Amino acid sequence: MKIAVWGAGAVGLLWAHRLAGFFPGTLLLTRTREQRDKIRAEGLALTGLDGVHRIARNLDVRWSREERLPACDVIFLTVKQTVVPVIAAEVRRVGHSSSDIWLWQNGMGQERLLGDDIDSHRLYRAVTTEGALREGPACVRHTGRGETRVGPVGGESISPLTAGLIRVLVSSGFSIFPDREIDRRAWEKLAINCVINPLTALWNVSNGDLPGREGFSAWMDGILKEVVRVAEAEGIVLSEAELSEKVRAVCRDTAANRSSMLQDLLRGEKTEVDYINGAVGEKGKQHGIPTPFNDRLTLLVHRAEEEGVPEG
Ligand code: KPL
Repeated sequence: MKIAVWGAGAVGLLWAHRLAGFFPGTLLLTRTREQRDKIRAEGLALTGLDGVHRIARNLDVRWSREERLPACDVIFLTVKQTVVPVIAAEVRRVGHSSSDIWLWQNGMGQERLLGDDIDSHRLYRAVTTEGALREGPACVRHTGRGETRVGPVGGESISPLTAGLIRVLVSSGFSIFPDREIDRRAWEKLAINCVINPLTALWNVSNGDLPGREGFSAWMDGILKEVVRVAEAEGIVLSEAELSEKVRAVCRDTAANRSSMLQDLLRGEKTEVDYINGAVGEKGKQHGIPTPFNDRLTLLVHRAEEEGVPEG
């Protein structure tokens, strides 16, 4: 099985390193030639939760703009939502008529951003609560144990290819599960990201420090109430109490992590806030449900994209 990881950020590097252990020659596609050259020269370093440093030297690392790319059976699309529309037409260059595409983005709506080029029966959503931190172009740190659920977008069946890959990963001890209720998982993850990502980004704190911040509970309650109401209008029933517990558990399990939104702001990049809190606001509007907490956070994160992150 040939696998491609498209996107060499924290999640992409973490999974590229893992996959290289079972599938030597896993294709890793980078946005820049500089990153490609660095990983080719030095290998990809992963620091595990045990603090041990391991280097993978058996990846097939390419710049995503290279003219010829090999065809792959499964494509892990790990780029941010903001990048999905930019590369949508390119993704098929590494696929073939029956390859599966796993979408790893936070937030909602990535499958629509891919456009009509990609057949929806080949799309899977991968919902993960694992923590990872990109420490450099060729090094990543695993910062928190979590789990990953994978299920078909808008469909019922899981292809033998995806099912087989999940089996290989499970038998190697990874917490990854096929999930037929992936839309529900995506809403749960969205709720978690709606709380953790903007608040850690605006307060410039690691995930573990978030629950101790003054005002945290009031923000969390306000955000989650809105997400629960909007999800219900979309046919997904969530429990606010369970979600609060999950948010606290993810903060604990990924304590050392900087959320992806904080990492984006610190690098001066555009965040995924429009697809996270912004998506809740948009859907709220469609259903006539006010979402002042999520709207306010969307606005504040946009301001921080312009003005930078405040001191932590
Ligand atoms: O998904 C994440 C992110 O940072 O985007 C969590 C799970 C909150 C880990 O930081």
